[in-house]
Amino acid sequence: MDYSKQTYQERAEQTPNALTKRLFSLMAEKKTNLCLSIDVTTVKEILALADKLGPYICVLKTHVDIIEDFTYSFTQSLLELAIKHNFLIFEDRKFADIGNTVKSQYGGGIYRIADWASITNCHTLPGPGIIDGLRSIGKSRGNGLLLLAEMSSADNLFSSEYTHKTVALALENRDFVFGFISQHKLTDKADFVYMTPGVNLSTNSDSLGQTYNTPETAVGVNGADVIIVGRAIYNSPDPVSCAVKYRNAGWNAYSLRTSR
Ligand code: 6AU
Repeated sequence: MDYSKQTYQERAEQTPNALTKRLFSLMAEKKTNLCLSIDVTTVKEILALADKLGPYICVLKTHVDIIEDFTYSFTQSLLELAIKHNFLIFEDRKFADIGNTVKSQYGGGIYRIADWASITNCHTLPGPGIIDGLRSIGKSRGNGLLLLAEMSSADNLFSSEYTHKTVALALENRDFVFGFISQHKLTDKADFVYMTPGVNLSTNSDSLGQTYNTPETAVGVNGADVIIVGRAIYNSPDPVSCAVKYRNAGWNAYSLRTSR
């Protein structure tokens, strides 16, 4: 069966992975496949946006190393909002080092990412050791890992062979790897989650190589499960109505896809 026609609820019921189950269930319950990429640089702005937009999103994605006034208590405030509004937190750390180094980067330092972000991501360039290192910190906490299999930026160096090998690594590590950052659905396994960045309704690109698709293309044509939207929402004069617009566009594309 082509699982892209299955509902999030059906996929939640089938998967043995607790994090995937939780994500698909809350998406079905809140009727949203929108991940907000909250790339603003002060704690106050992040928490205010997270509280306002929390009802419309399934995942909130951070880049914690761009926050100017980070203190660890920020992460506890964010976790409270995640509970209040029922969303998951994804630290977009894009780990890319040897297993031993990423262990310290994920579990330690001033950010202690593994303690508050149930989702993070990594490049597979270093080989399977990076997954083993991250697993040794994150799995016992119930966290999950997304592999970067494709990128949205123009002229990136991801080849189809690299993407293919990344999918193979995901298949070999399904106890911890629960999905991909990609531009397309890449396997026929219904319990992998595909999160797609580079989504915008009003422009095709930025001035630094980012490229954009619409939610219709990302979800309806390319098979994404979750759309990741940043500047289009947080730079808008009315982020709440803009988030609602993206949430509706993403959900309509999913509803059409699953009703075919
Ligand atoms: O909507 P934007 O362009 O403002 O933001 C897109 C967000 C940024 C990027 O760091 C991230 O998505 N991203 C990623 C991720 C999520 O890993 C991969 C990629 O290929 N392209 C991309 O933009 O926070």
